[in-house]
Amino acid sequence: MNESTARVVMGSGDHCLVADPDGSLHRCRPRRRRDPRPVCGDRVEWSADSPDGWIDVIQPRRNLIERGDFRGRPRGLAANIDRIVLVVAPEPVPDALLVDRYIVLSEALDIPLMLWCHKQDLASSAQSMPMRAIQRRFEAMGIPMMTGSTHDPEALNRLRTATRGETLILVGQSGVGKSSITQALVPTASLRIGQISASSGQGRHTTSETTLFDRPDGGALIDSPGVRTLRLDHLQPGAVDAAYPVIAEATRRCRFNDCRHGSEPDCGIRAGLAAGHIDPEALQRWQRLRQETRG
Ligand SMILES: Nc1nc2c(ncn2[C@@H]2O[C@H](COP(=O)(O)OP(=O)(O)O)[C@@H](O)[C@H]2O)c(=O)[nH]1
Ligand SMILES: [Mg+2]
Ligand SMILES: [Zn+2]
Repeated sequence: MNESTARVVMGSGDHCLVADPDGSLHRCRPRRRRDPRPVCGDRVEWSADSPDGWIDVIQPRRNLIERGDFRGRPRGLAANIDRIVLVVAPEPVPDALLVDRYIVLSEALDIPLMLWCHKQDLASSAQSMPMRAIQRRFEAMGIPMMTGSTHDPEALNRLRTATRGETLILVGQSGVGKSSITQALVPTASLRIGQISASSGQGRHTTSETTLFDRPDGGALIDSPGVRTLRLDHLQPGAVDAAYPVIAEATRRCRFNDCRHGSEPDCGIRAGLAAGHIDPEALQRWQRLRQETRG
């Protein structure tokens, strides 16, 4: 048995792929059925075996990004992340609720968030209005924001420099450009995807898995598939407020602690709506996420 430390580059079902310090890939599975499942970004101790090696120990995680599955049970997505890079673009039209989910998640996990506005070549078009609304919100919340495109090497360099040495996870809707950014920051990514597919025995399935790549200048980059829904059932309702500072502030002006913002007297939310401070669409999203986290 030859035991060593490695990093999980892909966790899928009951097996995972680990990269040892020289970059070689090994397919492994947890020793015992009840053991926690390794996720992308985990550092593990493993033992070689045939056909699959064994995961002996998952080293303590600095953080773990989980999302609820269709039943609301938490499922690990990635671990040991330095920064979440939320990618939006004029096209596909940003999903405001998904954006809010990532703000809530990053606050709840205390992982720095950055907004990357991609496809700047399309930014002057009328269709970029929803993206600009998101930019204004991030600005108001003081969340760092950068813009760029796949064909703008200077912008990509700014991203590289601002995040040097970090383990990043790129998240956002399918089609916004996450894999294109990955390819730009890690020129060997497509070669690596071929090796990962061969080692995992999964063939083309791999493109739909969350995958870690080492960045040539240090750190790592995790490309995640467009997560259609990122349920937050496993978080506390209070965590939702992080994405809605204006609404959270308004609720503090409700006369009753358990105000349902319906017909109660002196409701801060209704006052905020009447005064035009509160965006009715944001209020709907806030209510929806509060409901989801109440379970
Ligand atoms: N206009 C424009 N299109 C881009 C840019 N970057 C990527 N795309 C296109 O957007 C589509 C989705 O890109 P992809 O990287 O697969 O997105 P992902 O689903 O987020 O991984 C592809 O057709 C890309 O060619 C960009 O900077 N500008
Ligand atoms: Mg992709
Ligand atoms: Zn109220």
